Amino acid sequence: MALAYIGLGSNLADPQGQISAALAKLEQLEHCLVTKVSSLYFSRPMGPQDQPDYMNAVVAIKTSLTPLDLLDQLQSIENNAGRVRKDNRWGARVLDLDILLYDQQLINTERLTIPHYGIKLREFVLLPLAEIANELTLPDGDSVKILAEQIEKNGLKVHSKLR
Ligand code: A4P
Ligand code: MG
Repeated sequence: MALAYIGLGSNLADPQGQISAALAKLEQLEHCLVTKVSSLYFSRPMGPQDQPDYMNAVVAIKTSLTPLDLLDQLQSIENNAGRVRKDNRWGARVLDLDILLYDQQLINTERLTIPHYGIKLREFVLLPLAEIANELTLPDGDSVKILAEQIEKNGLKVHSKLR
């Protein structure tokens, strides 16, 4: 079994409800076991500012799915939530599920970049990740705890518990 970390984000159509529903879907996925769940965080939009604030969270899963099979499952959860893919980069979305890490693997293919390219640059990823995996180091040796301490918080707040 691999240990993967998934980032969840939403800023449309009841973000808190979207994240809770997505978590329930992740918990029902075959060949996956959700082992840790961060708090739900309130975050300011990265990218275009004329969009609603976000809710974000990170979960850890143990899985026997390959990275690509996991991506397929996550995309089907996104699509079922009514996600419409637009070409406006960093625009508003009903649900975004990103694979942040998959063990210590480095993957660079057309469909997958792991670690996720934004992992070190996003307070709404690093803080929830550090909450559930304080001792984790990234494949390049950087400590998640230290990255999370150093990043600009940009108004990020714990909103509520998810589990
Ligand atoms: N893909 C490649 N690597 C991965 C990976 N590690 N995990 C590919 C998931 N997908 C990966 O994804 C486009 C393609 O990326 C997929 O088909 C997959 O093959 P997408 O979800 O359709 O596009 P996207 O998420 O809109 O990508 P984009 O524009 O890079 O957005 P980001 O980087 O995800 O940012 N502000 C706050 N506060 N909180 C947020 O969560 N999110 C975004 C979106 C903007 N601002 C935000 C937040
Ligand atoms: Mg995405």
